[in-house]
Amino acid sequence: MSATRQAEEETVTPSAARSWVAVLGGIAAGAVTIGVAELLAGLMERFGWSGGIPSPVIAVGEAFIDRTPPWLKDFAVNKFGTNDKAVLLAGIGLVLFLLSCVIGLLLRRLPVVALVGFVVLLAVAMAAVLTRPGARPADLVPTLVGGLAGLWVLHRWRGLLSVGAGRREMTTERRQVLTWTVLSVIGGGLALAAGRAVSGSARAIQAARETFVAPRVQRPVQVPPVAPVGDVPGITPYIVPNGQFYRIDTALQVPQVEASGWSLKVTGMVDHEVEIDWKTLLSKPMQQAMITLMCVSNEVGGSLNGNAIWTGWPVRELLKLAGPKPGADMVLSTSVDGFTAGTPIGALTDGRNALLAVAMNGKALPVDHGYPVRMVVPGLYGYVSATKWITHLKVTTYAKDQGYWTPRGWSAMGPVKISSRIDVPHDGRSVAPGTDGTVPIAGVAWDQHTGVSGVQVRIDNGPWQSAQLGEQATVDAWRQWVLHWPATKGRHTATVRAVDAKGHVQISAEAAPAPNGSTGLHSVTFTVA
Ligand SMILES: Nc1nc2c(c(=O)[nH]1)N[C@H]1C(S)=C(S)[C@@H](COP(=O)(O)O)O[C@H]1N2
Ligand SMILES: [Mo]
Repeated sequence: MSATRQAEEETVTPSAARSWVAVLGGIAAGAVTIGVAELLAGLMERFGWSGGIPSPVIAVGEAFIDRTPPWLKDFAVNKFGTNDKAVLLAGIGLVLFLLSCVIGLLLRRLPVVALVGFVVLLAVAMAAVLTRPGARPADLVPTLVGGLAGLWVLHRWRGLLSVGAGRREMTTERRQVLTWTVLSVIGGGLALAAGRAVSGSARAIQAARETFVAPRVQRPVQVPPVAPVGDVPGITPYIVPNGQFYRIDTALQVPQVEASGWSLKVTGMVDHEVEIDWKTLLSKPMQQAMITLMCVSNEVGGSLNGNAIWTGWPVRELLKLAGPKPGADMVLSTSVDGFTAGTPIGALTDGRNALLAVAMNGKALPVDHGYPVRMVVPGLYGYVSATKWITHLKVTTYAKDQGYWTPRGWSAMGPVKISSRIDVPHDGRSVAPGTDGTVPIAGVAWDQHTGVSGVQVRIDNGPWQSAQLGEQATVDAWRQWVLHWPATKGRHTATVRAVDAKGHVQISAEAAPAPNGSTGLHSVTFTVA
């Protein structure tokens, strides 16, 4: 058989060709569905017609996050850190692509099954959209219209698939199929991009943020000189710039909350319910505090923490207006996107700097970090205290209510545990000693709201040596430290431990982050050249 003959033979093998056509049909329908839905969702958000999350993709993603088992969430945070969201979106994209292919394949032999499958997927997406906080029936429109467009594409493809299989028709059909597929995928992609670009009132909010002037405070935080400890190259900056601050939350799409429409109400076990809006909040006497935020998911040596100067109104002042009833032991804070945190009422009223923060390092809160208002509480992990995009405080009890993470395998109480981290040398690196023959081993140590009184470093199996400490502006912030170690050539391991204000040494027993924070000592191995 000649080569040309063989090629021709393959071109007309009807069954293989048809499967291909069918799969392309599924992909085209998927692209059109998502494209149309995302474009409409973007427009709805842009013009404020949506209540919750009108995008079926984001709604399904967020519903998935809410149902993620603790081990998977742990794995994702540890493996991908702050990129976990991008990974989830990529995963959703892949699953949607595969489902589209399967629906396409089914379209050929089992069209009814294909249609039922498609409708079931739409129903799942609609259920996700309807169960997001703040959802309204109108939020279903993008999914419905996108779904109808997808059904129409599937219907057209059925027509293509049933065309007779003569050689000539095959060629025209093939051209038609390819044109349709390319148009659907490009059109869907452009619609998706356009929808995401116009969504939300992101631009208006950025403009409001930029013109926001952080309120004046009577006693601004005095930042102690960070030198010489803080000058060690590679050490975490004492105050982490907003753009570098770690971000952890359950929001696949960051809530866009306009300050002008924002309000916070206090309900539950109170003498009088109170509600304050943005203007009222800004008219209150504001305070500044340096507070190191800490995520409970942080592994030993991890970087899910950061120190910033926060400006805000003490939560205790707002609670005082409401008058908590005796017997209340918890305040459940809620954000616009439905996240909740249960904070001991004592931590909000005992005089520590628990703030309703409006500024971070002198600027409006970044949208990612809770604009316009979030809570910050010294000494507690973020999951039980640091509610971003906050809208509601309910004075209640631990017996009656629980925060978002509690039924998901995390403790109801989350005081920060003492810990320390080596920033330099990096694990696995090779370092050259300085002109004085020493290698700086440096990092940060924290025990929020208790304070760090010492940091000790051990090289290999040697004795614990005291590191030089940076200033401690407040017991609510971390402390930088450095040990200028007279280095010897070869491979070495350095281990660090912190000592708290009462002289207790950081525990070395290893514990995983769940259920209430990791323990163990951080060590790095490096080579001195
Ligand atoms: N609305 C909302 N607030 C939230 C969360 C969230 O998922 N949603 N996560 C909390 C957790 S677990 C942490 S560690 C901190 C992180 O704050 P950051 O992203 O500003 O660093 O926010 C807290 N506040
Ligand atoms: Mo966290």
